[in-house]
Amino acid sequence: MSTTRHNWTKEEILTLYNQPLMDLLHDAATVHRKHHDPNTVQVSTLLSIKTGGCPEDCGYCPQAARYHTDIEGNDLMSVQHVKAQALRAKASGSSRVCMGAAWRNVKDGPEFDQVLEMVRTINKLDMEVCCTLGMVTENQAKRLAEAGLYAYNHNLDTSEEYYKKVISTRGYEDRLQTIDNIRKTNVTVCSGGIIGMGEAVEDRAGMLVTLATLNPQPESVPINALVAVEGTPMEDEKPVEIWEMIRMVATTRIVLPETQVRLSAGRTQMSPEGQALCFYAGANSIFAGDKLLTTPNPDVNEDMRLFEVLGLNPQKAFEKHPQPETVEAGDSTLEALGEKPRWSRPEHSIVRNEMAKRKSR
Ligand code: SAM
Ligand code: DTB
Ligand code: SF4
Repeated sequence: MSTTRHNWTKEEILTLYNQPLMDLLHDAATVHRKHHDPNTVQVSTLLSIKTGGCPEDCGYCPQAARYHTDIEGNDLMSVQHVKAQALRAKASGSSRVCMGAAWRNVKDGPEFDQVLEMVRTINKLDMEVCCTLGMVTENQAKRLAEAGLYAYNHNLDTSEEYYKKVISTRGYEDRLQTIDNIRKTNVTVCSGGIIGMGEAVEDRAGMLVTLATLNPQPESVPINALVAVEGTPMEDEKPVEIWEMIRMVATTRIVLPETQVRLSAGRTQMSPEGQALCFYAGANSIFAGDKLLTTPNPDVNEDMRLFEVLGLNPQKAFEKHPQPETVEAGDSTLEALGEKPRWSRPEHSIVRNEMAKRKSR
């Protein structure tokens, strides 16, 4: 029987968040080990299939048309281009692809049809396919499910109270409605937020109350640290302290014990040691690749070295939740590329052998 609680209060979550760090880490790591393999971390890849020119006014986002940022906008990517990128991601060890579009909401028509084709195409590569396209109706959610979508990302971003200070063009209720529309299908829910936008710790706890009291809880929760982009209203926000990120990840892990917690944007500001503490506290996914959607991400070689040093293994696709039945049989074309996943940890890790050699000197 599941022991997951759906009645967390803000006060309880604040108490968890603010307790001495060693106690918080211990509690979170204990919960983490009960529900997950602590040495397995999923490697996911982001693909910006439609970049920039968004009509919304999200204060953190470089893709909002109204801010003057330095990003290069693009029309919807072709299915062929998406397939090539997904194959590349798979060859370098990713088991999940998340396609993002700078849309307020999905509109029925040729562009949505093209996205559905992208979903079908990635499915055939035996990878988890996720989309984040803005608001969707119940009918659009069903069509995505029929195409074989594995996850839909739609972040709450912060507390209901603070949301109004960050975005004016839509409300918290709209976000919850889309999550509910996705929940009516067999697509898994991915919903999380951003810290470091000037919000109070109470707002972080408020967002976690909303996520933890959803029943079922989201299968995936990304925790982003704000990437302050020049030209956005948040350009001058100071980078969030690593201790805040660790506390947020640990608290998320405790209140959402079965969920995949994703250490998402902002890793370029984090040391390897800081990220290791996030994994210890319960994070079990990263986005790999030089770019997130529009902003930089750590170098892939650095990430691979981190996995080797920590002895982490990349998670296989569909390990956490079975693939929905709508999905067609996989046609794995990785072999055709003649490439092996580069992240698989060799029996005797080169980096760790090197470390052992140095110790014995
Ligand atoms: N337009 C869709 C939407 O808003 O749902 C999908 C794309 S949007 C870029 C996906 C998520 O990226 C946002 O909900 C937000 O949490 C995150 N994000 C955007 N800009 C960010 C930034 N500068 N730093 C951290 N996270 C960011
Ligand atoms: C999420 O929570 N973080 C990812 C993914 N979901 C789509 C996106 C991060 C975007 C960071 C800013 C950018 O690169 O544009
Ligand atoms: Fe548009 Fe999404 Fe960026 Fe908001 S977060 S401006 S909806 S792309």
